[in-house]
Amino acid sequence: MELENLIFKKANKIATITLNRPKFLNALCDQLIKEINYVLDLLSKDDEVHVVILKGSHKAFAAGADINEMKDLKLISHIKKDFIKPWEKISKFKKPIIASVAGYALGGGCEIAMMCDVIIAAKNAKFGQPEINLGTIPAAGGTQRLVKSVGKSKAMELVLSGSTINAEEALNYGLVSKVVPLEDLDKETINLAKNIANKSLPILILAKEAILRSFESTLSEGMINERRLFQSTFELEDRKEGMMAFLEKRPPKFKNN
Ligand code: DAK
Repeated sequence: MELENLIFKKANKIATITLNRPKFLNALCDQLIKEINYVLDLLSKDDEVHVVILKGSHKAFAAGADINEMKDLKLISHIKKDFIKPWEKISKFKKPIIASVAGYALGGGCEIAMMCDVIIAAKNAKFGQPEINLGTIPAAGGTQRLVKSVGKSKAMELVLSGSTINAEEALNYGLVSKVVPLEDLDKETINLAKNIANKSLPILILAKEAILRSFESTLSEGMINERRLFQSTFELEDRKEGMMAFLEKRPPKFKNN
C-alpha cells in the first residue's frame, strides 16, 4: 500500500509511525486509519520489531476524526460500513505501543493515544473529547478509557463540556506517564522504546496482555489470568536466560523464544 498520510521507519527493534497530514492537523481520515492498520498488520508479523512509537507533529498528534468525512454520514451508512471496526486495530495490537504526543490530541486523536500502552506528552500537549461541540459524542472509547484513566468526574467534565486539559493536568490525572519539554520529546520517547525493545518479545507480549486484562475483568479473574501467564513464561527459554543471567551477574541475552 502506498503511504500518503504517514511516515514509517524501523530501526533497532523500534518502529515509528508518524502521522503526516499536516494541513488537517493529522485529522484521522479513513485512508489514514487504513494506513495505520496496514502498517500494524506488517509489524505484528515482524519479529524484528519489539515496540512501536506512534507520533504526530509538534502542533498536533491528531485533531480528531476527519469532520469533512463525517459531516454527511447517516445512521444507515454507519451500520452498513461498520465504521467502528477499523479503529479497533490499535487496541488489539499485541506488542507495546508508545504514544508520543505533542500539540492537539483531540477526539479520535485522544482516543487513539489512549489505545496505546504508554503516553508520553510534550509540555504543549492538549487532550480532550470535544465531540459534544459537534453535536455528537466520542465513539472510539472516549467515554470508556478516559474514565479509567482520569476518573468519572474529570471524564464527565471533559466529555460534557468539550474542554481540554494540558499536559501537566493530564499527568496529574494519570492520563500520561511523563511530561517533557517539546524539544526532548523524541529523545525521551526513544529512550523508553529502547529500554522496552531490549526485553524478550514474547515476555513483553504476555506482560501487556496481563495488564490489559485488568480493564476487562474483576480483580480475582485478572489475578488468575496473571498467574497463568506467569506460569507460561516458565516454558520460555528467555525466562531461564533472564534468571541465569542475574545469578551469573551478566546482562541477559534474550533470543525471543
Ligand atoms: N477534521 C477535519 N479538518 C480538521 C480537523 C478535523 N478534526 N481539525 C482541524 N482541521 C483542519 C481545519 O479545518 C483547518 O483546515 P483549513 O481551514 O486550513 O482548510 C486546518 O485543519 C487547521 O485547523 P485550524 O485552522 O482550525 O487550526 P487552529 O490552530 O486554529 O485550531 C484546533 C486547532 C485543533 C483547536 C481546531 O482545528 C479544532 O478545533 N479542530 C477540531 C477538533 C475536533 O473537534 N476534534 C474532534 C473531531 S470528532 C469513530 C471513531 C472516532 C471518532 C468518530 C467515530 N468511530 C470508530 C465510529 C472521532 C470523532 C472525532 O474526533
